[in-house]
Amino acid sequence: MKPMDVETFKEVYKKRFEDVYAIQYHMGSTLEQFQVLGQVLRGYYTDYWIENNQEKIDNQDKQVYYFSMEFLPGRQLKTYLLNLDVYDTVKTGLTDLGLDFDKIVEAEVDPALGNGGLGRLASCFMDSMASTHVYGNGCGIRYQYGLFKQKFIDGYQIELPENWLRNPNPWEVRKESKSVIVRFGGNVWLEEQKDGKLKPKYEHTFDVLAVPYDTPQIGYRNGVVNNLRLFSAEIPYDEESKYITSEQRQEVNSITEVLYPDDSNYEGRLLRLKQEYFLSSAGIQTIVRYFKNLKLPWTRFPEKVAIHINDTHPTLCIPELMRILLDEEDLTWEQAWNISKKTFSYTNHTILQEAMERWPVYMIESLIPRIAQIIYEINARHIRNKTELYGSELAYKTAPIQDDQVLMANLAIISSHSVNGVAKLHTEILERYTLSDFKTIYPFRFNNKTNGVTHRRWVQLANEPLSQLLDKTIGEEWRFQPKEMRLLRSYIDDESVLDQLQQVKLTNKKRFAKFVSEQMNIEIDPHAMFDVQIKRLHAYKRQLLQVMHIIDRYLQLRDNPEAKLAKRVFVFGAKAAPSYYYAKQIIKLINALADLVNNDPRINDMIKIVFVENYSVSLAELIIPAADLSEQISLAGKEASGTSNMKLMANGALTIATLDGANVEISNLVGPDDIFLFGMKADEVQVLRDSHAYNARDIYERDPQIQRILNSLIDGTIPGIKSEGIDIFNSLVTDNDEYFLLKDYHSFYQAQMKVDINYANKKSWTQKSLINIAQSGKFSADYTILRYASDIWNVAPETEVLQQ
Ligand code: 26M
Repeated sequence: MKPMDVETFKEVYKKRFEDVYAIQYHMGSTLEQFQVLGQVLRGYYTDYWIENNQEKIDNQDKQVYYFSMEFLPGRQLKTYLLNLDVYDTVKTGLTDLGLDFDKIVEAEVDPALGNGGLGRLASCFMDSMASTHVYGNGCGIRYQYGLFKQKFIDGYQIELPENWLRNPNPWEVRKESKSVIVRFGGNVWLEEQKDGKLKPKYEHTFDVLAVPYDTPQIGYRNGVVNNLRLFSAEIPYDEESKYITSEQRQEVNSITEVLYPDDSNYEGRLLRLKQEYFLSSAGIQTIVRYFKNLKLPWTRFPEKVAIHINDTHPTLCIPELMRILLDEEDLTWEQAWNISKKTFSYTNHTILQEAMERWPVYMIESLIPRIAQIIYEINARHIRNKTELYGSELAYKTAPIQDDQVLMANLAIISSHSVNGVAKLHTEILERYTLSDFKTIYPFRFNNKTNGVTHRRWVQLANEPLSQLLDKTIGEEWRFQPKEMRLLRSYIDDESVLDQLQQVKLTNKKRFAKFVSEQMNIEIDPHAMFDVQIKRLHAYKRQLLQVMHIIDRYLQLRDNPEAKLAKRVFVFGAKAAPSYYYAKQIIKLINALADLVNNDPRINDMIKIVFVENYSVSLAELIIPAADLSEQISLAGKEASGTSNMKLMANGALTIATLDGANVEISNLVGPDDIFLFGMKADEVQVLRDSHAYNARDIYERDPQIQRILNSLIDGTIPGIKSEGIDIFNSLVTDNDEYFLLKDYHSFYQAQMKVDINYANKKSWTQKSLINIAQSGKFSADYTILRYASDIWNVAPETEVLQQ
């Protein structure tokens, strides 16, 4: 890497500041200081970026394109500094100049261009692709408004617009010259050409310009700079655009105006379909243009390009590539289909039926008529071919069009060469149940790729005290090769290391306590256990189970303040989809309970509830290093993988969990003594559900402990709640408790009591924490990406430093 010394940096920084703002640097606002730092840094890395882009063209290495409707990158500044190896230089330089480094870091906006797990995974993958020498290109949408800003007013969630682009974004580069046109609507028909071929003709289409904005993705000290390309919808600026009406202008702008804030309940909105086609078409056109520059025959396309679709949202990429190959490049259907199939791969992120995308045929037909024709043809050929081989029942059950709807998962599966789940259990469930018909037809298409997280963001940057302890204890190799964290295991009986590990945790807890005191006016004891549940609010994730547990403890402590219970701070971070009424009621319940518990002198501060507003990547970076206990308590069989479980583990939290998603793998890695398992297993849930024998009211009536907890929802114990208490009570007792909270409660409670007992023994708790950290290296997204690279994308990165 290029050298940069502190003195040069200071000079460059000062000069740039004065050039830009025409005042002395120390007179600037933190935001201005950040902006200038952004510019200086950009000046530093662009050489690498240009070099990498040139190499891409010269070497003709295979490119991976990762299509995702969501990316949740978090702040970039520290990642760039770390990966460019100038972190200390810049920090020292700014401090010398009398500037506050941490404040400058916080001045950057945290782009919320995703809902949760899926978007954050996409960003971890971008980071890992760059760091493992995979030539990866992210393709997404540059939403003008990200995921809403969450506010609590009287304990209720209120959504405010997130205008993240209010200030200039120093990392993005607008590439107007690389824009492409995306065509919507109109009429299309096939016309015979002179050579007898049929070509589609269009009239009255509605054309939108897709303008790319590129953000560099810098690898960890390896000189690699990949690209995240986000498209923005604009009006094409040709002669005709003068005659565009203001309604049309609005229609264009609305396409990339706002991110859909729902991550679990599919709603077939036309605007969402427009977004999906907009991304698919813009991205595919860009890829085709790149490939044509290589001047190779089309048959070699899959050798040079791998296209990955992150859940079904960008599935229209497939018929879009078919369209271009057929209509513009004159390939035959068979040629185009073979190329597509070798090129595309698809990841499934959910088993929830209600989250599966199904688009009414009429919508696709009127919005993108040529794409509709291609989907009909894919459908017809599928039925024809598979009926011959497997009979009509299986052929129809796996067809992409059913009941006048396009089932996007079916389309994605039959048109790709690889379908993967995101954790072992999840993939097994897909193969055995959800997608078993496809497994019969395409037995070799399915594979598992357990999710991962980037240790650079989630340990090195978020937890500097831990990183320093690791360096001191096991050397620095873990920073390149996270599996090396396992070396920590041999310090399991080293009193000094255990002491220091406790100190690290305490430091992080104090930092979070300070935030909570300053921002929320709640005083929490850093010596209490920090019990953390951070994820989207959803019934299947069972935040309500933890609420039941808190109420239980609260009532016990109220009866007997001397009860032998650990002092705990319960931390929640969760946004609910704006239309998800039940989830919002649970938010209100948690806030009302917090009000009651936090202010009740009778319980002696033994419980505090901290529900942070507007949970985000940046808040996660603050909370996760401070966590003692990680709540991963979804109903078994529902959480595809989870990724906060991995981040919390890596930061030394112990996990209380059902055997769901990647918890199963965490459990196998640490062993039964270093995790707190409870609840039904996925197959038991299945059996119980199928038997129709579950009777939640019965449990409520017979079980005094559960009865007391649930009664507190309706008898005025929690003064802040109104109808919410009754509705939630009814969801459990009257509506038979869809997610089996009452069934799992006792087992959960027992596990929580075991946690209390274990926490009392500081040394053994710290030993367990050490094991968790040591084993977490296996969940580095670097390894996940290497497996995608070798098994799915067929690219072979230069991995001198990283072995799987
Ligand atoms: C779909 C249609 C219309 C509007 C929005 C959507 C949509 C957006 C996001 C649907 C689902 C979305 O995200 C789902 C998600 O985040 N799934 C999580 O993915 C993680 C990464 O694989 C897993 O770890 C989680 O278990 C899984 O819930």
